[in-house]
Amino acid sequence: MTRINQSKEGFQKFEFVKLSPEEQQKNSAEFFKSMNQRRSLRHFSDRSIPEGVVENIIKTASTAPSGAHKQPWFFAVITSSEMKKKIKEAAEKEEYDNYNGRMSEEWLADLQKFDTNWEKPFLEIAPVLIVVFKKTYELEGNEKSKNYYVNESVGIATGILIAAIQQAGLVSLTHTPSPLNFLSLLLNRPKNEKPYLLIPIGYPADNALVPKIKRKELSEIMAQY
Ligand code: IYR
Repeated sequence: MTRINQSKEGFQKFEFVKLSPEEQQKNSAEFFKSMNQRRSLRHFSDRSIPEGVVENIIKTASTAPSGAHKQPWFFAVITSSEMKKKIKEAAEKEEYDNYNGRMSEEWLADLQKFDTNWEKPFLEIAPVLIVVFKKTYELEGNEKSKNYYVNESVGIATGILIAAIQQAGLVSLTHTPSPLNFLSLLLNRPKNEKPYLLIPIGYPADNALVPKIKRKELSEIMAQY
């Protein structure tokens, strides 16, 4: 056994929550079952989200590991109708150009089964939009300092955010109106933050549809060595 100096400055004992093998099997199977029910939704209801839930979801995302524990992320939470309308209009402007010339024929063909187009009504209907920003560097006053593995860190945090949204009984869409820089302007974010993803969250519309898709089999995504 490795001997670990127990009085190392700046360290504390790790409190591990131990599960039995049976609990590990049950928990992992249940978590998979719940996450496998997650779908990206484009049809939202305008029903509002109970108080405190969005804050819990964002705190959960911020438990993600990050390069040198810099936590290089920022979450803008939009609930105001006026701001949602501005975001919808700006996103649709970009998407109109994307669908009318900026996206390749191959890309448009790949998207056909999702029945998407430049119109994004869900950006006004969903009760909450979360814009995830990545902090390419830290900026305090005029003081710049470095962040590390920013894309990896923010990608992991966003994955945890999406899992927390599912766990809270809500649905989401990972939306990428491109380019995203209109969000920096509308939300007046500092220059060290770059918009990463736009995620409407809420409840599905009563008659919501989702495309019929299949997830890859384990044998296609995993190999044992
Ligand atoms: N950003 C566009 C196009 C789009 C691209 C991909 I890749 C998708 O998986 C879905 C849509 C849009 O949101 O419509």
